[in-house]
Amino acid sequence: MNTILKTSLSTLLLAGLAVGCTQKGNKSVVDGDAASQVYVEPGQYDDYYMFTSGGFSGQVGVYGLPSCRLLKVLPVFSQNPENGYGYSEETKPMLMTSHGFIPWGDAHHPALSKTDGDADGRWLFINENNTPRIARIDLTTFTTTEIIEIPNSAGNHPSPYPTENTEYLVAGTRFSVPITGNKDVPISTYKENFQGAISLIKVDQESGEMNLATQILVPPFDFDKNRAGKGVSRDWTFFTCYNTEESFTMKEVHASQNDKDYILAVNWKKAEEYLAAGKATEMNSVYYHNIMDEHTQTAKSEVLNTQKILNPKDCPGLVYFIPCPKSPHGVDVSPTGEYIVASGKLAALIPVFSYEKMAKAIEEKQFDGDIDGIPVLKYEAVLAGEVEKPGLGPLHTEFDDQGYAYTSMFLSSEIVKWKLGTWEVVDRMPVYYSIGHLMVPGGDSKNPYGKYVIALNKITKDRYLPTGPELTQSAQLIDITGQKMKMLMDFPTIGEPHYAQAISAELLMEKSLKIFKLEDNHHPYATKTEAETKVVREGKEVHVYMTMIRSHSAPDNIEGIKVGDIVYFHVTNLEQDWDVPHGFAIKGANNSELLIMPGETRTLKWEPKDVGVYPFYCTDFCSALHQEMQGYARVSPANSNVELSWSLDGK
Ligand SMILES: [Cu+2]
Repeated sequence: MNTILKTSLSTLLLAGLAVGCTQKGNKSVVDGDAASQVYVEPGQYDDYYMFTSGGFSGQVGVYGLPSCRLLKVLPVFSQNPENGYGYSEETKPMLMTSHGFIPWGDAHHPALSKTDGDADGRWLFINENNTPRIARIDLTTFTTTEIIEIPNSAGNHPSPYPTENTEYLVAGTRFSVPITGNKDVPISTYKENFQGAISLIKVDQESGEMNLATQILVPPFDFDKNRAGKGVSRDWTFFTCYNTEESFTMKEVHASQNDKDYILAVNWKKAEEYLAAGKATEMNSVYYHNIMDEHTQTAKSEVLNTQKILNPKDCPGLVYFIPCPKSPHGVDVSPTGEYIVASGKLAALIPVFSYEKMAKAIEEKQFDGDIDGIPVLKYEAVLAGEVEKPGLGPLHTEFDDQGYAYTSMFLSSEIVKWKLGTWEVVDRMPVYYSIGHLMVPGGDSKNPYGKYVIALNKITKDRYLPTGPELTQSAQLIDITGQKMKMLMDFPTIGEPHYAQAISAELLMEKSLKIFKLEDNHHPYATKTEAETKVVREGKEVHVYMTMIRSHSAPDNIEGIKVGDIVYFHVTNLEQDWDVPHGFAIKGANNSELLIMPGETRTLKWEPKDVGVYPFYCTDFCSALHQEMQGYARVSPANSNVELSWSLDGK
C-alpha cells in the first residue's frame, strides 16, 4: 500500500469515529410507546437473562431483558471484594496460572452451552484474553466453578465458542508467538520462528469439566474470532484471521496490506479421528486447571504439563483457508448452518460463504495453492453472495427468526439489517456510538428468539450525565419485531461489553439454587452447630471454627491470639433460608470481607500486626439486630502467655 492510501485509511478510521461522536441525541428514532416496551412492573420478571462480558473488569454482568436492569455481577477472572471471590482461601486457587496468582483478567465472549444448536442453560463459558484461559460458570449457582489455562497461546480472543452440542470449545491465538522451538528468538525472525495454535477443549457432558483435547499448529497469523458450524456444517468450526502479512511491528499499517486475508475452517470431527489414529505429537508446556469442588466448597488447582499437537501437514482434510476481504473480524454462521458470514473491518462489502459450496470445493480440490500445507479454497468457489454497500467497518452478524441478518458497523456507527439469500440491505439503525458486537437473543443459535437486537457500543460520550473523564460503556436495546428497527433505550454496562448472550428466563429461573444444604457441606473446616465451634492453635497458625446465624457469631470473644500469628477465620453460615447471607470483616484486615451464603463455609486469612482488641462484625444487613452481630478478638504480644480461649455469652 502506498503512503497516500495508508494515510487515507487511517483518516477513514478516525473520520468514522468523528461522525459517530458528533451525532446528537436519538429522539427522532424513539417512538412514543418505547417506554412501555421496556417497562417491567414492580414485582414482575424480565423475559430473558442477558449475560455480558465485563471486558477489562474481568467479570460477567447479568441483566434482565427487556428492562435492562443489572441483576448481578459474576466474578470470574478478577478478585471481587463485594463477596470475597479471589480473596477467600476457598476461591484463591481459581485465579492460579502458570504465571502465578493473577487477580485480574480481560473477559471477552460469554458463550452459553448448547444442545442441538440452541442454548440449554447448563453452563456459561467465557474467555480470558490476556492470560489465555476459559472459565465455566454454573447456571444453577451463577458462580465460576472452573477455569482452565490454554498453553502455547497469547491473546485468547477467538474463544470459547461451543460446537453444536458443546462437545468442544475452541481457543485460538490472536497473537502468534514462538511455540515449538526455541522461545528466545529475535522478534524480527517472526516469519521463521513464530506460530499460531488452535485449541480444542473437550467438555464433559455430565460434569461440564473442560480438558484440552488437542492443539493444531497454524501459520503465525492473528486469529480473531470464531463460530462453530451447526446443522449441515456441524462438524466444522470457523476462525477469522488477519495479519496474514505476518508483521510484528506497526501492525496498523503492515497488517492491512493484503486485499484478502482468510477464514480458517477446522473440521473438529477429523481432529478426533487423527487423535484416535495417534497422529498427534506431545509437547510439554505448563498450564493450570482449577476446579471448585462442590463437596468441600473449595477450589483446587491441578498443574498439567503435556498437550497433544496436530500438524496440518500430517492431517489432510483437517483445515482449509477461505480467502476473505479484508482484515476480517467477526465470522458468524446462519441458523441452518449453511451460510458463513465474514466481516472484513476494512472491506466495502460483506462476503457470505456457502457451506455446501465449501464442501463441494473441497471435494473437487478447487484450491489456490496452499499455506504451510493448508489448502486455500478458491474465493469464488465458496462464495454464496456479497452484501453490497452495507456501511463502513462491518464487524459482527447475528440472525433473527425471520430470515434476516443484523451486522454491526463500527465506522458508520449503525446496525444494518439485510436478508439472507438475496443479500439486500433492508434497514439501518444509527447507534451511539461506535458499535462493536451486537446480540440478538438466541441470534447465534439454530432457533433465534429474535425480538430485540442489543448494540454493544465502544464509545459513550454524551449519552448520560457526565461522570468525569471515565464513563461507563453503553448498550442500546432495539426492537426488531417489525420491518423497521425501533430504538427502545440506552443503558450503561459494567466494563466493556464485548459480547453478550441471552436465554429465556424460564430455562434458568426454575433451577436456580436457593441455598447450599448444610448436610452436603463437606468443607474440612465446616462447623455445623454452635456446640462444635472452637479455636485451634497449630504452631503460628490459629484456626477459628466459627458459625453465624441471626444475629450472632459463635464464638464472639476470642483471646490468646499473638502478634506474628496467622489467623484463619473459617466461617459457616448456618442459615437455611433463601437470601440470608452473612458477611464477615475484622478491623485492619488487608484482604476483603467475606460474603457467606446459607450453608456455605468461607475462610478469611488475617495477620494482626499489633497488640489490641479487634472488633469483627457481620457486613451484610441480615436482621433487625444486625448491628448487634459483632464480636472481639484480643491480640497479645508475641511472648505473652494469655491462654487461647473462645466463648459466646461467657460459655
Ligand atoms: Cu448477619
